[in-house]
Amino acid sequence: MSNILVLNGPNLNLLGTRQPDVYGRETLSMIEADCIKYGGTRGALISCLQSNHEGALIDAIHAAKSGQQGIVLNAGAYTHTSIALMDAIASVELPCVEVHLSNIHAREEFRHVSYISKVAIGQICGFGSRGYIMGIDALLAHLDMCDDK
Ligand code: DHK
Repeated sequence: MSNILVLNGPNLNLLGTRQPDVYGRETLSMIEADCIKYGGTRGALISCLQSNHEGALIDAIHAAKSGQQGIVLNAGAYTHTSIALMDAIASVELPCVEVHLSNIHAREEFRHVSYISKVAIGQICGFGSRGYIMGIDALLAHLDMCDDK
């Protein structure tokens, strides 16, 4: 069984009411419940965590090293600013799929840059909450591929 961490960063606790035209109407609890349920159908154990604090996100990435096989990460605005989060992912050497609800490349220019992309195995953006399920799928496919080697 694969253990996967679904990690969400700043302001994503406000999903459902936060700019629904951009981020959709689903709450984070709904998204997390969907991820856990979907993981169950794929034989994966999904743990979910959200924090508005960069250090807490870094701690969660470090903790994932013992027990988790990969991370699905929406780092929110830290995506565009945090070298520290990028370094944390590189340090633990866990495969990470970067997810965004919105298509960051079709938005303001400052959102086009992602430090997470430099260390992620790939990025999924623009598919709303479905992106998290796509992220879990991509991570499981990656882990399967690594097992086959
Ligand atoms: C979420 C955020 O909070 C923004 O800061 C990012 C991302 C985009 C999303 O689309 O999920 O720029």
